[in-house]
Amino acid sequence: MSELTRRSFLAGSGGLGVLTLAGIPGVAGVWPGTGAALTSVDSPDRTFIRNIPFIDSHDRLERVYGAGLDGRFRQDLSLLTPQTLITPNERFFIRTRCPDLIDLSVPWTIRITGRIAQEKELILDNLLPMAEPMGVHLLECSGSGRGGLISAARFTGIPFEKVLGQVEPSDDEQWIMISGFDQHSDFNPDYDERGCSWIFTREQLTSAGAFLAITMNGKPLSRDHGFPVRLVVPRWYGCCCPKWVNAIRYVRDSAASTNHMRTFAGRTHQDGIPDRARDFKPATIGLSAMAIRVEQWSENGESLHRVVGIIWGGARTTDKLVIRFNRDGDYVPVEDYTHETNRTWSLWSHWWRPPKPGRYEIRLQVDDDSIIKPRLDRGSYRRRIDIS
Ligand SMILES: Nc1nc2c(c(=O)[nH]1)N[C@H]1C(S)=C(S)[C@@H](COP(=O)(O)O)O[C@H]1N2
Ligand SMILES: [Mo]
Repeated sequence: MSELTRRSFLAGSGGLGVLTLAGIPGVAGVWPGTGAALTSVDSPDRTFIRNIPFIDSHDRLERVYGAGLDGRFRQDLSLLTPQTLITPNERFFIRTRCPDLIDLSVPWTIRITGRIAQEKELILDNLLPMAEPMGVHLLECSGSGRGGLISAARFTGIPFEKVLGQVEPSDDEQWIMISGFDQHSDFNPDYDERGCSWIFTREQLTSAGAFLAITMNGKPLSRDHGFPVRLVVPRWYGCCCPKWVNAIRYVRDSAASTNHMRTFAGRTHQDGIPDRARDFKPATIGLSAMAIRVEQWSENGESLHRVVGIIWGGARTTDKLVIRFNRDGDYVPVEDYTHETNRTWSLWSHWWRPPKPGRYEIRLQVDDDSIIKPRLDRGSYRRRIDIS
């Protein structure tokens, strides 16, 4: 970064660091809705023994591996506690590492195109003073499943509405394609996931509260997380959140869907692979829940277990979370949780006495048919465990 960039960067985010620390609930300890009871055990007779690993855990957790488009960091969710629901930057998941052909030595610009009166090049430095605190948001890769491509951080950013305020689109171009830089020298032309571009309506971006993120947990984005600027569309899957944002294009209602959208059509629960962007449904994260660890405890010499998990996504909160320990078992209400937000995850926990040793499949559901939850309905996040 040039000295000027650095200064305006600090000017844009400097005051915010203070704000994030000052008395916002959750900063000092427990984020609202995290199942605060996890920090205490209701019976003094219970002693923690160990965590029992799931048999379906990913084997490459908590380390960066692979390069470019195949670069990943998967968070080990079994380590989540009420105090770590905001993921430290170095443990925030990565899906696609920083392209090696990116040039960060010149001021970053975002090209605005379309048939608008004047095409424009926005210089990021000039936008930075518009950055403001955006709160805590969760990102999930639609291909994550049980694989730890899910994390939450506190962001500052520029509300996308303010960026759009810089240009006057023509009436027949109300759709907006947002793209990130994606040139990797090891690019394989057969690789269909190259070029992260998603097409939104202005209304979708505005109502979701989309923003161009500038800092994560009070620090500039890391290179792998999209430095110097990435899009965050709260409650939409990560594939709709280009990193290294360098282009905004106004397109017509008849615009073709992008390669990237087509690649992610299945994972974002579209009907088939729509040819037109307008036929894509909003790629929002449906209400989701998953067990992240099973703890073994003892009480007066007897063994009992506590299942701990997360609930995230969805458009409204629920108190109807239920859990089942085998295909032929019944769902029972999850004992201990408060679901207070859809913007980030909350922890839940549930005491469990397995009736006999053996393999169990732990599945969550929400007992409310009015809630959209495609992944819970199809059992995407069920976990298996052997109890000896
Ligand atoms: N330019 C660009 N942006 C991108 C991608 C990409 O390949 N290139 N991957 C997307 C996908 S699929 C996800 S899940 C998120 C992941 O963001 P993260 O790596 O910061 O966690 O970035 C999105 N933004
Ligand atoms: Mo993703």
